[in-house]
Amino acid sequence: VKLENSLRRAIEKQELKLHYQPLIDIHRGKVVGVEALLRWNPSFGFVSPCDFIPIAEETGLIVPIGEWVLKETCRQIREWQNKEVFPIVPVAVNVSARQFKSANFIENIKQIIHDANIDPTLIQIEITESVMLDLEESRELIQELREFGLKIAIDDFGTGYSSLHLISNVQFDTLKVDKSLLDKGFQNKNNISILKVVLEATKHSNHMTIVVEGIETKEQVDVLRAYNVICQGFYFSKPLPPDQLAEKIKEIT
Ligand code: G
Ligand code: G
Ligand code: MN
Ligand code: NA
Repeated sequence: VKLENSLRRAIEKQELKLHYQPLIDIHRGKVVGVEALLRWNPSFGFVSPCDFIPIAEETGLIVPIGEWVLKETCRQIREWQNKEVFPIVPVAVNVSARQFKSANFIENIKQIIHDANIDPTLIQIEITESVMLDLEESRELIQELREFGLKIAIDDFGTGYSSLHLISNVQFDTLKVDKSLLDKGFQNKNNISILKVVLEATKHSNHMTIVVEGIETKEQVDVLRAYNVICQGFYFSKPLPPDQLAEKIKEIT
C-alpha cells in the first residue's frame, strides 16, 4: 500500500522520467528509432518498472501514468525538433492492456498529439499480446490508430500462445521479438531455433519491420546479420536519459 500511495503522487511530484533506448539498423549503421522507458525515482530510492508497472496496472494508475508518458514523449519530440540535436526518429511508447482498453484512449491520444503539434507517424504504440484477448475489438482500435497515422508494434512477440494466429489476423507496422528468445546468449539451441523460425516466418512480410530486442553480444549481432532486422539491446546502448542520447546516437552512426 505504501508504494501505491507514493506512486499515486509520483506525477505531481515530478518523480517520473523517460529514458530512451536506440533501435539500430545494423546494415546501414543507423539509429532508426528509440523506445521510451519509464523510470521512477521517488525520494526513498529508485523503483524498477518491473515492480511499479504491475501496481499501476492493478490500481488503474497506469491510465494517468500512461497519459503522462505520451505527453512527455510528445514534449520531448518537440524539444528535439526545435533544438535540431539529431535527425528525428520515431519514438516507441509502451501501452498496457488496461490503458489501451480504457475509455477514451483513442480520443485522448489524438488530442495529446494534436495539442503537441507532432506528426503522428513519429509515435509508435507498443502493445503486447495480452491486449489482444478480444481480437475483433482490438483489431478495430488498431485500425483506427493506424488511420490517424500512428504506428503499431506488437511487443514481446514469442512469449504468448497465439502469436502466429495474431499476426495473420491483425496488421502491425512492427513486430518486436522478445528478448527471452535471445536470453541464453545463443547457448540454448532450442532458443536459437525458435528465433530462426520466427525470423524465417516473417522474412517476407514486406510491410512489417522486425525488431530483435535484448541483444547483448557481438555473436548475436553476427547471427542476425543474415536477416533484415532492426536491433535493440545493451550491446548497442542501454536506455539513456535524454541529455546522453545525442552523443550515443553520434557514436553509433
Ligand atoms: O525498462 P525496463 O526493462 O526496466 O522495463 C521493465 C518493464 O516495464 C518492461 O516490460 C517495459 O515494457 C515496462 N515499461 C517500461 N516503461 C513503460 C511505460 O511507459 N508503460 C508501460 N505500460 N510499461 C512500461
Ligand atoms: O517489455 P519490453 O520489451 O518493453 O521491455 C523492454 C525492457 O528490456 C526495458 O526495460 C529495457 O531496459 C530492457 N532491455 C533492453 N535491452 C536489453 C538487453 O540487452 N538485455 C536485457 N536483459 N534487457 C534489456
Ligand atoms: Mn517495449
Ligand atoms: Na519486449
